[in-house]
Amino acid sequence: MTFTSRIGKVRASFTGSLTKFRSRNEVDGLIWEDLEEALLLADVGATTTDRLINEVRQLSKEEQVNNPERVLEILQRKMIDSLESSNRELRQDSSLSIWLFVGVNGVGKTTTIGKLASQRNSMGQKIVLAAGDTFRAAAVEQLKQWAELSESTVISGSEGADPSSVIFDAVEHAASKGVELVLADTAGRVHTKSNLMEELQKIRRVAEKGDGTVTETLLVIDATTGQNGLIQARQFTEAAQVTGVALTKLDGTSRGGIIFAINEELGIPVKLVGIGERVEDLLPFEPTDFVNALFD
Ligand SMILES: Nc1nc2c(ncn2[C@@H]2O[C@H](COP(=O)(O)OP(=O)(O)O)[C@@H](O)[C@H]2O)c(=O)[nH]1
Ligand SMILES: [Mg+2]
Repeated sequence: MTFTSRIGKVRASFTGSLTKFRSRNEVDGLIWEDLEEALLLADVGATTTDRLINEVRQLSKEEQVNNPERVLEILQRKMIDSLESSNRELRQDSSLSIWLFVGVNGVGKTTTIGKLASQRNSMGQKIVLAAGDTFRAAAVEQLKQWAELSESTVISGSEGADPSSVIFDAVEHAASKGVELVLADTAGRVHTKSNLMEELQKIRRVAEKGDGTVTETLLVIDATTGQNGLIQARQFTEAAQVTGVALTKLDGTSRGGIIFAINEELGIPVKLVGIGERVEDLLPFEPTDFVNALFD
């Protein structure tokens, strides 16, 4: 299945919400309300919606557009523009890089690590996985299954062990084997903010005690949680130096507009999207493909 068909729900709801807009024959005051409603329904978020509408309205006026379909073309361009400026590369140092995966329970951290490890393994890269979610034995098991599939090594501790020390051990192991990338899982317990900050900062500090550097802290967000996910995300970005978002379960939601809200309201680029449970269902986020699919 192609990317476009995988995000069928997102597309269908976006297209559906534009029906009223498209039924209009001219560009008058009312169509801006229709457009605003459509963007809000898609979970683009109030701030981004306001900005987009203002810009599109301004341009439509300047270009004396009097055809709703032309307005949509301008919107499409503006939506691409607002995502395109960010750098989405997953950063790896010349020596040993550590990527931390953070986010609440159930969002898809372990699955995303597993998919990424498998993909990198097929490209010939060796990876060490750190089972930093030490609070549930099942989490370690889940990571071990992915490790088998991706021919990676998992370093784990006993249940309840300090996640920092597990990640530290994983980095040591990677260094001793000449492996250049450690993907570190973490627990997704619900924290108070100061708690979360302390824990994540400790993990980072201890992870970097050895030969490695944390080059990515990826916040995993479940797209189906909509604006709630955004509130969680804000807590994490305040607590950790988040460098990118992996947005999962885009195949299971109609609320794809969350990508714009994350990008603009959190100022963090979406770097990866999850569109299913298989290895190949994790993709680098491509703004043009995504926006064009919405308008397809
Ligand atoms: N449909 C779909 N399911 C996903 C995706 N990513 C993760 N999942 C599922 O979400 C559930 C929770 O994932 P998990 O990795 O255990 O979350 P964690 O608690 O953050 O580690 C699992 O059943 C995954 O298979 C995705 O992109 N699409
Ligand atoms: Mg997990």
